[in-house]
Amino acid sequence: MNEEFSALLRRFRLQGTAVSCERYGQGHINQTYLVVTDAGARYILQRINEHVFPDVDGLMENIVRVTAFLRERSDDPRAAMRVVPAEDGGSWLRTQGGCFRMYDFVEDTVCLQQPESDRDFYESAVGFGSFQSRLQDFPAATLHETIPDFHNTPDRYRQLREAVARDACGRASGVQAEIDFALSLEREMAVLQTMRTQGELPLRVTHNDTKLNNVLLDAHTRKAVCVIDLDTVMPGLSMYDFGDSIRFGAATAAEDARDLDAMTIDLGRYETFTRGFLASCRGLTSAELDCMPLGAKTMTMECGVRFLTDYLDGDRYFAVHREGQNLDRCRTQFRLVREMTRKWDDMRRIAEQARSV
Ligand code: ADP
Ligand code: GN1
Ligand code: MG
Repeated sequence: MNEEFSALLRRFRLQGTAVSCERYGQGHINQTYLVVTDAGARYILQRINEHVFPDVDGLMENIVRVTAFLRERSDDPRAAMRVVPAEDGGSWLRTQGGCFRMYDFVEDTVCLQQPESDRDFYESAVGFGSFQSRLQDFPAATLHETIPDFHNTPDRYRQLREAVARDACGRASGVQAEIDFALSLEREMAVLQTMRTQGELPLRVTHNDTKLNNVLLDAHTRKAVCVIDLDTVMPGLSMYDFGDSIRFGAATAAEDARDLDAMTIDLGRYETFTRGFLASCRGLTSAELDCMPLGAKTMTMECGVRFLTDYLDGDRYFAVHREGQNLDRCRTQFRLVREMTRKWDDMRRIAEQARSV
């Protein structure tokens, strides 16, 4: 561990003295490290991505308040993350190397990149569904909007158009087919946002980034333990959370797979998640329930549009580990949208059946 990290770690109130600090996890946004101390305690250190989250004070205030709220409503100490205070009692620190925060490592859990069984995926649905349910009484208006218009799909299209016009890296002509495909579905993909602005769908406190690797399952029982990655907890639509989970966890290929023919939606997984979400997230309106398939498709398309925009801009937002990775990610999402269209009647039928149970 270099001296810069040792000095940083000494400034958090840890149990014992840090003896190691290594890169950890597979997030696309923050830099995450696993910290171990000589007392055997483990922590998650994160360098907050200030390019994505410029208002670090507002971001951390949200997280401290949401985790405190959740902690009060559960007997399990692992049910909500704990922010480890810095030397001055604050929730984060600024150094020359950036902004850092620390969490207790949630022990005896697993973090999956894809479900290992239907049961795992069901439990992730229970994790995210009950997260949203538990936050129903949280005063939504007091949350900072950490990324304005985060799931405003028409605005994501606007950003795509701007990136095409800028063509900062000369990549646009090579991806005309992808641009055309995105634009061909623009109207359908605006429906959720229109319903939101017209008040047809209620605003709730949502997580907004419900990838499977943002929920931890108990290593032994495989029950959902703790929802993590709370940077985007903001007022939103229930179907953002439902849809983003389907996008990632009911897909048959990895987000950055190159073999597009391996990519489709696993309808068995889709059904499993739908059941888990409906069982744990009570009180959804019939308009929300009607939008389940559309939520899945819209979140998938929106994510593809964001990957394409970032590819055109030169990979400045999502971390990439190889050339073309954001384009590969865009292509898997677009293939998944096509597959959802092909299986649309089944997706609707399954959602209908699940809600009538
Ligand atoms: P990003 O915003 O970059 O996705 P995350 O907050 O999701 O960052 O963290 C990245 C990874 O670190 C997670 O997928 C998970 O594996 C791990 N992780 C994060 N917080 C914790 C925690 N409190 N306990 C255990 N593992 C964690
Ligand atoms: C990012 O932070 P992470 O890796 O869990 C992104 C999500 C995308 C996702 C795609 C703040 O999630 O919106 O859906 O990548 N988070 C942010 O994998 O932009
Ligand atoms: Mg994450």
